[in-house]
Amino acid sequence: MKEVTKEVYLKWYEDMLLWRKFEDKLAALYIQQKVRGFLHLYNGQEAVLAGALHAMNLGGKDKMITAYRNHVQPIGMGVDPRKVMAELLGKVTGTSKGMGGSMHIFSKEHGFYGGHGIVGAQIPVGAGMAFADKYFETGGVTLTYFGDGAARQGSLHEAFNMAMLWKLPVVFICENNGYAMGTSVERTANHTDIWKLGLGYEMPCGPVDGMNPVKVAEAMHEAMERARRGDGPTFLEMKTYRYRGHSMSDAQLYRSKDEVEEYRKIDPITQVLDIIKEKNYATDAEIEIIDERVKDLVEECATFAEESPFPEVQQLYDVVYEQENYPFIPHRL
Ligand SMILES: Cc1ncc(C[n+]2csc(CCOP(=O)(O)OP(=O)(O)O)c2C)c(N)n1
Ligand SMILES: [Mg+2]
Repeated sequence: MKEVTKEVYLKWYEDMLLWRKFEDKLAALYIQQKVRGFLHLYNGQEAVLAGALHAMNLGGKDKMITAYRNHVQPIGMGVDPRKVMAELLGKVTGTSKGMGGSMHIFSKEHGFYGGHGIVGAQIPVGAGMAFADKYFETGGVTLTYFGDGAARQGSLHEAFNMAMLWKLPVVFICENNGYAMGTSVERTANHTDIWKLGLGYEMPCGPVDGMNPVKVAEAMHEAMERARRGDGPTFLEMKTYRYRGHSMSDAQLYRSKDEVEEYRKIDPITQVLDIIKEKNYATDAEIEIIDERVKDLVEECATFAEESPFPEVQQLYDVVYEQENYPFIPHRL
């Protein structure tokens, strides 16, 4: 695995702080009704992304697909955060010209394939992307993310079976944040070790501390190497936590404030900052500069998004398929 150097720690700190503050800003904009519809935030789960990005071949052939909690992953993969924020505000400068919205951030150019609102739908799609990589011998690996609730969908079993049968270059990652909407993992199944679902398919699998980016990077590196060797998929269960509700419209009556506070003690950003301080990787003044840079960038994103225009109504008709040679006509956008 690439060494976890001082620079990596500083990057992790800045990246994770940006993702956290970016979403805090979204929450504020949601309350002002500038972000409409649903808004599912990733606060707390950032280490799962930071560690994975360290192991990935960014700008190469590696791809990522996830569910609706999908605003910060594309930023990590190189998408302009201003365009992501504009998409959330429904503006024409957004990643999908304002027509995708919160649950459907997408950038093929950056290897980010969404953004899916149907629970578990992206699991077989991720396996299909890996099938394409194997078929066309691209050397790419697909990271397929889903939640603990999605892990109980039948589509997981069909995808696991085929991925093992064909030894597809895919890593299945369950982000176990403890809840599917208001339903805890304990109330969902008679065992809580979701990673064990891989055993039925003899798929290499295991649990990972999803609050620690180093642990995530190590597990992801091993899994991605296995996929690149042609030895097929891996299933990792990232034990993590979300601080905010399922979406913005969640009264959170199913858990206590104390529980949330317990997890804040192992917050991924704090953990990384503690190491930075312990190892003297940065002075307090240098950390303050990073904090300011993050704050400024988030404000810049919000200004860009707010000042951008909404799409013209006519744009709606540009993405409606015509029947004659459907589905083989190119998009007009
Ligand atoms: C097929 C389907 N069933 C139900 C829903 C409603 N729904 C949206 S999110 C969700 C919970 C999913 O929880 P989990 O997979 O743990 O992901 P998390 O939200 O925790 O990231 C449900 C039931 C849906 N979108 N799609
Ligand atoms: Mg969940």
